[in-house]
Amino acid sequence: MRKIEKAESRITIAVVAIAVIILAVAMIYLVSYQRALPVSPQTSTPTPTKAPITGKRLPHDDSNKTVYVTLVTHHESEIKQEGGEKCEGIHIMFDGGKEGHYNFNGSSNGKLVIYIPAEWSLVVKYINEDDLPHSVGIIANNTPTPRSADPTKDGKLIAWAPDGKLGISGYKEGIGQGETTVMIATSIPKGVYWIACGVPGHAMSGQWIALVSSDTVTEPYYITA
Ligand SMILES: [Cu+2]
Repeated sequence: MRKIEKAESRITIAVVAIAVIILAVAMIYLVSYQRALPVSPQTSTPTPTKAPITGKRLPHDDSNKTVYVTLVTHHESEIKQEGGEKCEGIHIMFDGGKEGHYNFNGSSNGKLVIYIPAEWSLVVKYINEDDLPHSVGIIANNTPTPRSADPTKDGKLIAWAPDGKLGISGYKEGIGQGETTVMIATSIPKGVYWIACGVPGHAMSGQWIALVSSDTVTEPYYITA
């Protein structure tokens, strides 16, 4: 019995010692944390700064607040070649052939992001060099990535080509190999959009890039991931 009592008292001492150590560490931590706090609170709010251009500049016209971009959907065989072409500002980023068919300038799944100042217009010359039909459209998306075969079900289509004035049938049908169309989107409100192909299933398969219209952008540019 005495042995058990002795053992119990040792355990009690050990527990108390551990508790004291934990408390001491907590006190030291609290004291050093308070010392790390600034002596006086900040009295001035930081002045808003315009974001510096982090990507590559895009051709644009300040007088009519318009950005000009050429997008090309490349055939798989072209994508397997080394990149190096330039499409009016946007350097084509080939991605190891993974984005055969479903790409814009070799990019897919939002890896190309175009930044424009809020309320500016965007003119996209779109060339289809692939053997599948494709189209181009700007969608104010409600889902992070395309979920529906028809991407207009994942958001609001605000501009598209071909068939810009006649309805959205052209957006779903697309243009054939070697054909060119032009999409004009005027005064794009600030927000984040997809530029996606409207041919059923293509956006879901990765044929979309991103467009950001923002107050903090002073000069249009793009980045690629
Ligand atoms: Cu397509």
